[in-house]
Amino acid sequence: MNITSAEFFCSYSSLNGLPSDGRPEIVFVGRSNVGKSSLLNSICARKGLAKTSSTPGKTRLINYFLINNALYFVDLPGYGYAKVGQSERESWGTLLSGYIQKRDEIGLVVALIDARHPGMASDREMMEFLDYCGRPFGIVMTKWDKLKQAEKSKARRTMESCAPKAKFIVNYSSFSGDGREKLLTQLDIFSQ
Ligand SMILES: Nc1nc2c(ncn2[C@@H]2O[C@H](COP(=O)(O)OP(=O)(O)OP(=O)(O)O)[C@@H](O)[C@H]2O)c(=O)[nH]1
Ligand SMILES: [Mg+2]
Repeated sequence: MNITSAEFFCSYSSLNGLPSDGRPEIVFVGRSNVGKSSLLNSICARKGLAKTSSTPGKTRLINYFLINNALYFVDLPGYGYAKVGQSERESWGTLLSGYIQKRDEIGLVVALIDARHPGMASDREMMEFLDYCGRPFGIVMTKWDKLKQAEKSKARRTMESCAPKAKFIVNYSSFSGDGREKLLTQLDIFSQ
């Protein structure tokens, strides 16, 4: 995939009113603070397109980005963030699971997992849920630059054993852009 244009489209706080133009959607999910918004900026090569923050819980809405005028990238609120109140957590959870379950336009889900913590329970649950919903998904191991050389092959092996259903696993650093070309190729192959 060659990204020639990327622009913010709209944010939604509920499933009502999501676009009905039939464009396919590639969705980015992951724990809060895993680097979803940074990844979007990195693959689109547009700093500041999606808002990032070192404080978890930055993305609270479903954010749509229009890519090449042909498809949407969708940035979802993160899961697993303990510091928000119970009711807020439940409402994000309902939004997230409802969106994944019901949205027919989803062509591919990209599940982001922190390369330093492969195999966390909440990420396994998300993969099970994606499988249950019949959503094809691939994995991006984020913050790859934070791993020491010796940790890389172990992290990769752990991830592969936790995610037998994943269509692909790509190591990624949004800081260096490492993995970008590989991910764009996988998006092309699996989002058709
Ligand atoms: N070292 C390193 N840090 C990263 C990378 N990607 C993201 N970060 C940092 O991780 C933090 C969270 O990044 P975001 O992109 O805002 O994460 P998010 O998943 O969108 O977070 P929420 O919207 O809060 O769920 C920020 O401080 C980023 O600078 C990466 O590839 N390498
Ligand atoms: Mg975000």
